[in-house]
Parts: sequence; structure tokens; C-alpha cells
Amino acid sequence: MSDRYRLADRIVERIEELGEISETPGMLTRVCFSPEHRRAADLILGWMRDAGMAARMDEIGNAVGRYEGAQPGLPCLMLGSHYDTVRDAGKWDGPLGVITAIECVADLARRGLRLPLAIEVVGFADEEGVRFSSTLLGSSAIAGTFDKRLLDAKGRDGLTMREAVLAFGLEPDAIGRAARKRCGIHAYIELHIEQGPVLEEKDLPVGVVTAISGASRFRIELDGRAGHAGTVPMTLRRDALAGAADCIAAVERRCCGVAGLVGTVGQITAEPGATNVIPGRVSFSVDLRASEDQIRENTIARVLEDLREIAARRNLRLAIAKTHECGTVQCAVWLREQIAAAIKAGGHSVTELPSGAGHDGMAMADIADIGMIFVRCRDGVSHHPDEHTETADVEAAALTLLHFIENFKPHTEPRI
Ligand code: HGY
Ligand code: MN
Ligand code: MN
Repeated sequence: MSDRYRLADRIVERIEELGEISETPGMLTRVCFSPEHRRAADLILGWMRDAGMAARMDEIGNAVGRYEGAQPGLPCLMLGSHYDTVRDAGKWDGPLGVITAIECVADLARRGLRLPLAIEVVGFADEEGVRFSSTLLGSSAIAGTFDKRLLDAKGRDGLTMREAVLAFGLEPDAIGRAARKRCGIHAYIELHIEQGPVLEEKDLPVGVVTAISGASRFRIELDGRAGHAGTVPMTLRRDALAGAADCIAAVERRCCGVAGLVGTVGQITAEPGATNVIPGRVSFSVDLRASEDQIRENTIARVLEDLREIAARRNLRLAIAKTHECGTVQCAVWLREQIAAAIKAGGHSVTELPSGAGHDGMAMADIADIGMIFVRCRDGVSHHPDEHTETADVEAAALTLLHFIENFKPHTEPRI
């Protein structure tokens, strides 16, 4: 291994290796409870064991590694991120946080270092929520907030989450046992690519995250009337896809021009899906986020009002289902201060920035104070195969995380 990058060389090598595990050759897609999930988990659990951790898969498919402190059984500093991906994803979103944390523990183990606390590294099984539209499944299970009703959600392949979990070899009714207690966790820290352009603009390799923007997701269904594309006059149509087009434009219109507010329709299906048939049914996703909860809530109300007006005007039946909601989550000031000290120790100036992207810390905040370290990524690109982080930035990030871990001062005894 080159001495230039003590930690980054192996991290980059593993990013590439994990990035090859996909359901589709030539593009990266890895969803929960899939054969790719299992292969990725086996790889990560092996890396955790090589780093001197006891490693296991928990009841929802998270990969959990534990490196004991000076005495066994001490409360832990929990590190982690997710190892599922979006469709046609980049290799860094999620895995960088898991693999860097493992490499930091391996470095402690190489030096025979035992801290006055345990270190746990968690690879979360499903943060993106691609397969079942809900999100943060792995971290909400650990936080004890997993909603069992989600087990009835159906994926594109027609399997419910319950069936997928069973087929994966886990017991859906045992997911509750993945829950951890606040008293065993000093704090949760996640290292993640920024997925935005700020660090690049400031020419900084790392930054301190202040807060994670709240998000709401909906599944919208419009029912009209299928018909012959050649014979039904325009004035007599109940075209569900034309109605959806109006709705999608309304989402965009409501979210433009407000700082920190974004709205996206990322998924849509139209049935029956033939060129010469007027679409009778359309289903699409809506993802609304804002740095402030009140702005997001006001926007939700306006958007749903617009959808109702469009459906009424076009004589379409409208069904609205909320599939996810999480308020804006603040990173703890005491953790931001210790992250800033670690960044300074690496010789970098400190900048603080919010996260427009969602992260597992949003769920983990229910059982621990959270902190996040952002890492510069090229052009701020993410959720795209062009996602990339330079090796020098990986090294800066890994050394920052390692310094944070070695100098971590628990805030108070973990709260019960
Ligand atoms: O959607 C998000 O912000 C995250 O990538 N799950
Ligand atoms: Mn993502
Ligand atoms: Mn992510």
C-alpha cells in the first residue's frame, strides 16, 4: 500500500469492489433484501472481522461490527452509513461512510489501541427506500421506530416487504429485536459525501454538517378512463397521464423560488402503457424537502390542494398516500465542536453546512445525538454514476474521522 495514503488506498479499493455488486451489469443498483444485498453484506462483514470487530447481520439486514473498548461491554460510539443504493447510482453515497469507519477501526486495531468506549460500525440495509418507497428502514429498526405496517408495502416485483424479508432469510416479526437502547450509545457519527457543490466551491475536503433537511414522500394515484387513442375526442377524455403532467408541473411551480425548498417527481408508471391507448391509471411519487419544517408543511398543503383541483377539473379519481415523513434534524452542537476540532487538527479550515439530502442520522437521532462529516465530491454530483471523490479527500476525511474517534469525549454518561 502506498505510504502516501495510509488509509485512503484501501478505502478506494473497497469502494470499487463493493461498487461492482449490482442487480444490473453495467450500472449500480443494490436494493434491500436482494441477492446483491446479501453479497454486499457478506463482503462488509468480512471487512469488519478483518478489522478486529465481532460482526453480525441484525434482524433487518444491517451489517453490525463491534470493536470493544478497554473493557468489554462499554457504551459505544456508533459510526455508520448505508450500503443500499438508488437506481443507476454512484459508488460513494453510503459505502464511503461504512468503509471509512471500518478502516479507522482497523487502524486502531493495527496499533493495538483500546479506547475507554467501544466502537460500533453499522452498514444500514436500506436508507434510500428504492424498493418499497419508504426510507431509513435499517436505521429506524435500530432506533426502535420501524413501522411494522410497512411490511405490507409492495415493490415493483409484486412482493411485499414481508415476503422479501422472508425470502432474504430473515424473520419479519423479529425486526423489533434490532432495536438498540440509548444508554448503550454515546453518539452516532456519519461520514458522507456532501452530494452538493459547497465544499468544492470553498476548496475544502471536509465540512461539519449542521442539520439534515426534513422530507416528506407521497405516492399519488390518478384514475381516469382508458380508451382508444384514435377515436375518443379530446373533449371526452379522462386522461390520467395528461392529468399527472399538470400535477408534476404544479409540484415544480410550488417549489421554485424558495431557498432550501425542493420538490421532485422521480417515479411514474402509466397503465395500460400502450402507444394507442389513453392512459387510464397513473401512479407517481412526490418528494418534498425544506430546511425548515414549516416551509415544507405549507408547501405540502399547497401542492395537495393543486392536485385536488386538477383531478376535479379533469374528472380523475385521486388517491394520496404518505409513504415517508421526517422533520429537519439538528446535529448536536457538542459533536459539531469535536468534529470541527478534528478537521482543524488535519490542517483544514472549518466550514459548517446543512444537508439537503436525507441520511440515516435522521432515524438515529431518536436514540442518540448525531453528528455528520461531509466529504467533497466532484461537481457535487450524486445519485449518478459520475459520483466521485478524490483519494486525497478520502484520506483527509479518514484522518478527520480517526482523529475524532481517538479524541472523542462523551458528552455525559449515555442517557437512559
Ligand atoms: O434521498 C435522499 O436524500 C437520500 O439519498 N436517501
Ligand atoms: Mn442517497
Ligand atoms: Mn446517502
